[in-house]
Amino acid sequence: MFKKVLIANRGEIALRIIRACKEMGLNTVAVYSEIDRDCLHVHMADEAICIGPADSSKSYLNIKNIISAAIISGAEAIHPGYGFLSENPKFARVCKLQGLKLIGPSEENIRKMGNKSEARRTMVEAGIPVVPGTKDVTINADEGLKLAKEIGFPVIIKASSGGGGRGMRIVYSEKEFTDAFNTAKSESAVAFNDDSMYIEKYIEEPRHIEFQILADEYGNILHLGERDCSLQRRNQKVLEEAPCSIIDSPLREKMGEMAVKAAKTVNYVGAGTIEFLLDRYNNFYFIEMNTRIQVEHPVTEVITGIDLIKEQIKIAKGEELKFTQDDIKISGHAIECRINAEDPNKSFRPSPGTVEHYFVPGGNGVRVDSHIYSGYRIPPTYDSMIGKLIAWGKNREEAIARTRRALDEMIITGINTNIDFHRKILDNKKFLENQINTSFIEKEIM
Ligand code: MV4
Repeated sequence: MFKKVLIANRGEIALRIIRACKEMGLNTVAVYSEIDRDCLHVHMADEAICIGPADSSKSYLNIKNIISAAIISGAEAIHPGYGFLSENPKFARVCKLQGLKLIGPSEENIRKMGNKSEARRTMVEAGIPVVPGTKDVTINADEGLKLAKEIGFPVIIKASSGGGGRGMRIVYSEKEFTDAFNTAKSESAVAFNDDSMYIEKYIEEPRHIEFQILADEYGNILHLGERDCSLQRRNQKVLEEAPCSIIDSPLREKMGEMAVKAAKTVNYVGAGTIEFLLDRYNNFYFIEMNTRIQVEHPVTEVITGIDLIKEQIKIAKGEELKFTQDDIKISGHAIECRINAEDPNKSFRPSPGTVEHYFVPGGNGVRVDSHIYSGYRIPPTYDSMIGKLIAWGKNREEAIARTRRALDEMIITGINTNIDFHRKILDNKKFLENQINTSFIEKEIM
């Protein structure tokens, strides 16, 4: 079994994985690009190897350099975190060929669920509810228009290789369909080197609900409840909560059963997330499966008491899950605010620079997962997220009050952040009444 883990990522998730490894007595190898020399994960790991220049394609996405770093350091396992190579089937294959244990699902799981139209077809065959739409990919605009009329407008055009909101086009009427379809198709060809598209009925103002799955190598699969990720801005999640207070136990049981069935259908192994849309009538529909640990995993950890990164590592070590579905108990309510180095007054454009003063909130039920420190220089090269503030309360009201209090305590000077933007959300009446959906931020806050 492996004793040394290479973390093929940076920032807060790299720290998160290093911490879990240390608590499990595993040695850690950090990889970093030249601009990340002073990133905290480099200092926290037992060893650190520079894998290339700032440009991700030459460093954090450079399969050869990452594999070489693992071989040179003697790491027997690699944790990819999220983003970068975490859902790259070629990386999974190369790890296997090089005898390195990838802490994550198989190449086949990644490939199958990475093709969103194939994933949808697999779910239809398994009897899992999907949004009404095309059975297969849609060849051209003429065929697409015919199908869209059958489905009924509005429809949403999606790229098979898209996901996470990339390569999507919402179409409200016949006359705009052909241009929208052809534009989306050509954008997808460029972005994903794959122009296959599919069409679904557009569910208006849904909630975006995702279920956390854990599956070991012996067929044991269970869910750890849901996360409400409806608060998004331009397809970027802003604030996530767990559980979703409008989901009652019977509905949670039904959705959880479908999430487990989805994972079972593809013989999934590892931590994964099943994404659903929940409409205003409480109908739910599968839309995607994510084959990685997600940014927002901490809200599930704090309401279940389960360390998801440690569970990923145990599964990769070939251990059986130590708990059954009946052992999973949801306690209280958690909220995560993604703290970004961005300027809300300049349409949230990234705001890199040097952190001058940094004060981390604390007290009961407050957790901050971040890699920044006073004097840290935030590079312009990567994602603008610099940390996550997670607050737990015995119910949603207490979690909100605690999140507000912690945001008021948080001090980050020298750069712009979205902390005030979060405070605005947490003071909004409709948010407090939990009247939220995927249009909330655009309609209520912007
Ligand atoms: C949808 C949808 C409404 N109807 N599909 C796809 C990627 C996933 N992460 C979110 N996606 C959505 N798929 C149908 N049939 C609404 C979303 C969606 C969304 C879409 C556009 C802009 C922001 C969004 C935020 C959450 C969910």
